[in-house]
Amino acid sequence: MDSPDGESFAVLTPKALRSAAEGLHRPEGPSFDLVGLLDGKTILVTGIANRWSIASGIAHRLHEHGARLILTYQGERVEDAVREHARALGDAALYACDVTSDTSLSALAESAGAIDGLIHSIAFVKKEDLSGKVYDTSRDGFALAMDISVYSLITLVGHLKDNLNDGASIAALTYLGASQIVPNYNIAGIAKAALEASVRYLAFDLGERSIRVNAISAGPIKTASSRQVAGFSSMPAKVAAAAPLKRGISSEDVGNCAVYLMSDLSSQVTADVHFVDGGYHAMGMYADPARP
Ligand code: 0WD
Repeated sequence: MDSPDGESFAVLTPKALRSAAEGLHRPEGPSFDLVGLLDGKTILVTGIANRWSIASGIAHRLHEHGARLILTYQGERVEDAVREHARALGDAALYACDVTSDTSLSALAESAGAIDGLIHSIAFVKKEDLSGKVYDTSRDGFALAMDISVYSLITLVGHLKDNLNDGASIAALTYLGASQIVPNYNIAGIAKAALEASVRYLAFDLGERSIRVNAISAGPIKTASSRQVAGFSSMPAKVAAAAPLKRGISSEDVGNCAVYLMSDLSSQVTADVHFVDGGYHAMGMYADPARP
């Protein structure tokens, strides 16, 4: 068949579409033929603390797609683990960066060079603020949660704005608790709401340079941070049972979304929240498994 400009293209019949869809169905989790979607791009990834960190899964996917990586680590406590990751990720460059310190952020900006992407995968809330009543949150606990979980994105972008190439992409990790009540997520949810708002305002600030800013809302994944939320241990199974796609989320699933957002495939996509939760966020009522 001819297209309007006279070029030939194949017609996809319903049968061809079905067999293409079957080819794409991978219920056991991702295992993609890699096409180097990030060849030539340098991406700075924050928030690896250990191999269970979501940022670790993201960094591995970005690396598999050809990105040159720069990793940051919070401090000595996690340095060895992150150094090991850096070696496994094509000898990624490695810098210490504590987002509560302007000196540390300025040093990062001076050393990092030009970047095409930034992953913000940082949050912190005192354990006592991840259970009980929101109205019992201390002034100090609120300020700390907002500083590390929200202001860190704003100030990272502020410090790195001259490192970011025009057309770069920024993605921050968020969670459903920003817009829905998730018992015990408490102040972390309030911080994520502010983070998502920050994503939109930063997208507006940087749009004139064609820099996109998005949030990835991940389903529950067992990590050092998430385990601090009271009752977290039962959440992944509950979400997997109720979600349309009926399986748990891995940090590599989140990494696949990050590959898309860091790549030129998302060049017109900004100021949005992208859910990687098997569709759980869209459920209004949970089906009774006994009566499908
Ligand atoms: O279910 C989950 N795990 C979800 C996590 C669901 C949806 C979203 N997220 C978000 C988190 O809120 C966070 O924004 O993903 C992001 C990454 O969290 P994670 O991978 O679950 O947890 P973790 O491995 O603990 O990484 C968070 C890291 C810190 O880890 P530790 O465990 O050391 O507190 O944030 C970093 C640190 O590496 N971090 C800092 N980095 C620089 N400066 C600082 C700081 N001051 N504080 C914490």
